[in-house]
Amino acid sequence: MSRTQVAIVGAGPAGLLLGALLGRAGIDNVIIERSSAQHVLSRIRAGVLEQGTVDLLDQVGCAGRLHREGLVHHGIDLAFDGALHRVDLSRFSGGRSVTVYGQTEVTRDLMQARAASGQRTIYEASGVALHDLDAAPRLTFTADGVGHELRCDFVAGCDGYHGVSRESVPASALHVFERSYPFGWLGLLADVPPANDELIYSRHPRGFALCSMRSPSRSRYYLQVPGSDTAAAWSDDAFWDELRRRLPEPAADRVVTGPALEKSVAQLRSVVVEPLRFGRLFLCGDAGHIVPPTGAKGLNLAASDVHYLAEGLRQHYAAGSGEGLEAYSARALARVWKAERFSWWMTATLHRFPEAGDFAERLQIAELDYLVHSEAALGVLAENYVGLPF
Ligand code: RFL
Ligand code: PHB
Repeated sequence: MSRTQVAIVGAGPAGLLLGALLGRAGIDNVIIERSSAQHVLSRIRAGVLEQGTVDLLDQVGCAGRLHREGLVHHGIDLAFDGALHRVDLSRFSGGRSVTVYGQTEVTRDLMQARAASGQRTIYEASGVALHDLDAAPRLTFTADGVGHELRCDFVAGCDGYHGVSRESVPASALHVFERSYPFGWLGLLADVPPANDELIYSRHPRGFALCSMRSPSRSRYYLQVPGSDTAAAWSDDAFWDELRRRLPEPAADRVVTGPALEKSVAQLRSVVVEPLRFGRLFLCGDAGHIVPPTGAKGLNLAASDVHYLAEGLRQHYAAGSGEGLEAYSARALARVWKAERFSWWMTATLHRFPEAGDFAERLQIAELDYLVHSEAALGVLAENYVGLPF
């Protein structure tokens, strides 16, 4: 049996960043992760970091490579009705920008810093179970074929949407708010130069497309596909053909094709659970809420959650005050719901909803046309895309 102050379930970006923030504050913590480190690093996900997320990575001394290799973007392009429209994010957000730097790289940097700091992480822990969350929490699990018990003051549930933390809370103690969308995103990663200097979010009668990147020589593209489609059903050639069809001509002509390094389908959904606390368990990141990726908000919400939680835990241990922990759920949810609204709006405005009919299609185009000609509307988009303050 061992003991720590804070047990963190999950070594994704939420768990690793929380561990780093607590480590800086001298708060002992152990991370328990179900998969291997290699598996965690093999998942290709987010690409866009808000300034607030970059600031947190700076605070924990993990942003050196990000500043060298990350791409600072001051704008995005919206494509509809056959044309590209640049949105000057910096101009409409008081000079702010976003940084394009893959989640895989953020995770790698945090993992390396954690290993160097000597803080404990247990990978490949199976059968993780949470006990006595309202009094003296305990985690039990198996690692290296041996059963373990870890006692702690608090548990941070950072184990994503399919984790055990949320499942450990009695259903009657949580309200789950949910919306699903009848489609997914098929993503493709390839070592080819990006079609555009900035991201392109394209609304097209055949469905949404997104041009993103990881570096000047590595591109990440997405296509809206029916929820039932699998990555295996799409050949690389079929993907590239469809992508070109969904982009305005000048951008389509700049698409450079190459073999896929990775291809996968992600379902789109919006979920929030309330509250984000049950006794001494706190839910952070995807364990407590999911946004569709259209607004690029998921990883950034994980960062703001763990920032609020780390503040609450610092107050608890340094000043004996429970105020920050009491306020955690409400503070985090206030920011989460605004990002849910924005992500829902980006999704609703840019995707094809076949069942909604031609009236809804015309409304989408009117909304986008209004948006790119209205400084007020561009201000709303820019302020939300670069990230609300935390
Ligand atoms: P994660 O990354 O899912 O990590 C959870 C970790 O917990 C482990 N785990 C367990 N460990 C122990 N015991 C158990 N029982 C466990 N069950 C699970 C898992 O193995 C895993 O290592 O959650 P976290 O840390 O909250 O981070 C959230 C982000 O990963 C997620 O919000 C983003 O990837 C969302 N997202 C994007 N976010 C952005 O901010 N910007 C983007 O541009 C962006 N693009 C995206 C995205 C998500 C996507 N997909 C695949 C849904 C693009 C896509 C396509
Ligand atoms: C990505 O690069 O993976 C990415 C970028 C922007 C999004 C979603 C995903 O909105």
